[in-house]
Formats: sequence, C-alpha cells, structure tokens
Amino acid sequence: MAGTDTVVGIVGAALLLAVMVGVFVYEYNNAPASASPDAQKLADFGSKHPAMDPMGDVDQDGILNYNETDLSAHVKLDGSLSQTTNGPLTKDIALHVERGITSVTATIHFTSNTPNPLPPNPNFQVALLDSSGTTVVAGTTTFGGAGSSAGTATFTVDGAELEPGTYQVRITESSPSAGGSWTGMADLAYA
Ligand SMILES: [Ca+2]
Repeated sequence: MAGTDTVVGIVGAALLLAVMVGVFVYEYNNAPASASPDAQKLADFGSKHPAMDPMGDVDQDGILNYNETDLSAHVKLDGSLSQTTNGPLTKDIALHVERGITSVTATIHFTSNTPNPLPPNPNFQVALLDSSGTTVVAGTTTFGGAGSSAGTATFTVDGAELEPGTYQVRITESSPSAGGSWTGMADLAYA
C-alpha cells in the first residue's frame, strides 16, 4: 500500500506541475497579446474612421465594424410583383444605416411579364423611405420604350441627408401593370 501511495503521490505531483507549467506558458504567451489587440484595433479604428461607430455592424453580419476590413454594405434587392389592375403594388426591403454613412445607391434591373405598350409608363419605380414612411428620395426609371419589357430604376442619396436608423427601399409597380421581376443591389458607403 505504501508503494501505491507513493506512486499516486508522485503522479499527482507530476500532474500538478504539468498543469502549473501549462498555465504559466499559456499566461506568458497570451496575457499581453489577448488584452491589447482589441484595444489597439479600437484605437486604430477611431483614428481612421472617427465618424463611425466601432461597435456598430454596418453590414449586419455579426462582425463588429472595428473587426471589419471592408466598411461598406451591400443589400440584395431581388424580388417580383404580380399583375395589378386596381392600384400600385409595393415591396419594401429594409436598410440598416449607421453614423458615418456617406452615400446610398440603389439600382434594380427589371423585366415586365409582357412588353409595355405605353412608352411613358415606367412600370417600376424605386425610392428610399425613412422609418416614418416619408420619402427621402424618389429614384428615376429608364424604360426600353414601346415594345420593350426591360428597364432600370435607380436612386443615389447623400449620407448627409440620413440619420442612423432603419430605412426601406420601396419598389413600386405602377397600375395597371403586367407584373414582373427584378434583380438589384443597394450599396452603402461609409467614411
Ligand atoms: Ca459587420
């Protein structure tokens, strides 16, 4: 029994020593390094992007701004609307805007289900609305003209006109319209 106790004691002491050495090596390697990178990154971010929130998340991907390499955001606007005869149909797509925004540009390329017989009828419009539903900017639509089924609708707004918050890109299909689909992107640039 004495021999077993001694072995247990030696093994226990060896394990304790191994743990202590491990802790020391971990602390030695990590203590200075783990405390400062975030602080250093935050300081660097603050000097490079003073208008922005380092703890924000402009592209809403879960990675905070100060850990991002690309400080822009791109929101897909793809969608479709069915035929309407009684009134305009709309589709809203949310945009997250933070301080430091310099511009928002949105463009959609749409295709109507049937060629448009009326050249002045733009079929699809795009606009930016604030959280109260007020139009911040109404875009312009370029249509292919009579017999065409394709066109482009776009807007650009200066960031100085935008308070941080949630906005909506509203795509409106005029009435009457045969319906259609579009692809597009909203690009948000930050300083
Ligand atoms: Ca992010």
